[in-house]
Amino acid sequence: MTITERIKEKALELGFDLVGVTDASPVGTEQVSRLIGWLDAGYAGRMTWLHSNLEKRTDPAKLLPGAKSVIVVALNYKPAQQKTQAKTAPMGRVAQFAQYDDYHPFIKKMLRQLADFIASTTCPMQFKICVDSTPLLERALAVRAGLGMIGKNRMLVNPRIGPQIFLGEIVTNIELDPDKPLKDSCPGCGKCVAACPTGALKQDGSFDATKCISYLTIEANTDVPAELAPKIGNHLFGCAECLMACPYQQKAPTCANKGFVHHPDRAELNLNEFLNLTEEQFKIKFARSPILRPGLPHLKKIAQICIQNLSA
Ligand code: B12
Ligand code: SF4
Ligand code: SF4
Repeated sequence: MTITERIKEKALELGFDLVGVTDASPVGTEQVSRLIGWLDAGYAGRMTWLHSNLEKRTDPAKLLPGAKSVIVVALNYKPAQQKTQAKTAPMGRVAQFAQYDDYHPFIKKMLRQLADFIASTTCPMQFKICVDSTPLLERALAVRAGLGMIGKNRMLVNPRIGPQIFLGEIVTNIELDPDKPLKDSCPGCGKCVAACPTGALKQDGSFDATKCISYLTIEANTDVPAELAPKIGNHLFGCAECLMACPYQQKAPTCANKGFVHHPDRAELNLNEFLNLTEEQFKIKFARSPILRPGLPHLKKIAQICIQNLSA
């Protein structure tokens, strides 16, 4: 067994669903112009941090000098089917990814175990662990490492386990055997575009994040524009309509990692109870949850919008 094969075997044993390897060369010029064109169009809105570190974002060797390879992993987070009960109180919806404990420390811990394994079986290595917040085009690298294809919903979609997957990477200075991108491509059925409540996704493949409910509820931290407020419906935190509509999502297996804690009671939250939470209660109730990210004052504004929409 080669070192690359042993690393892949270990990654799966640790509980990842997919693992692939790509070299640490910069992403292609097509990807760079996609990113710059998207930023120049203003689609990143208030996520101004996406404009910085462009060199690192597009070149793993700028992130870790001497980098030779990137190990890309994916964790399936599709929750098991939930029984929905009729509710009399107004309820706000929470996107599936946020019904779990925060994925960042969970995936980082597994990647650290993988890095320890590599160092103990090969030789000491230099490495950087990345999950979401590191300036790196994770989806472009995942395509290169053979983990999936980019869908019209902009997600990295794996033909077997769908789009509900988190990504993480180890950028390392050791040389590994790279994988090839999959031959599959998104068939372009457009169901994701039709399902997008705000028009953030367009048939031509463009994506305006400033209209995305995920941005408006989690990242924007500003008032929701009046014309978009009615379109949020009862999405209190995040959105996954464009993932749920995808045929690859519907046939995907559910999350098999027993250590990744799912809270089915967070799928829908009582909006009146939410509006009455104190800061202290909010922090205790959602300890270790991504729901803490935008802060209680912003989420209370979203909760008010959801209540208005439900009563309209
Ligand atoms: C900023 C950000 C957001 C923003 C903007 C989203 C966006 N589409 O850019 C907001 C807040 C809206 C957001 C929302 C969500 N996000 Co987010 N987000 C990010 C983050 C931090 C940066 C993304 C980025 O660089 N955007 C800039 C654009 C230009 O880059 P890009 O979309 O990745 O596209 C690149 C390539 O994919 C490629 N490409 C694009 N189109 C095409 C088409 C073809 C044919 C090809 C070949 C290539 C290609 O070109 C681009 C440049 O290389 C990444 C983590 C990371 N470091 O990458 C997570 C990440 C993309 N998010 C993630 C998740 C889970 C979500 C949500 C599902 C959460 C939720 N349920 O609310 C939604 C999904 C919304 C959606 N449909 O995209 C996951 C996605 C995993 C996956 N399977 O793809 C990531 C990778 C985090 C992680 N580590 O798991 N997110
Ligand atoms: S997450 Fe929701 S609002 Fe954002 S692009 Fe997908 S369907 Fe549209
Ligand atoms: S819904 Fe259709 S067009 Fe959208 S990502 Fe899935 S397969 Fe592609």
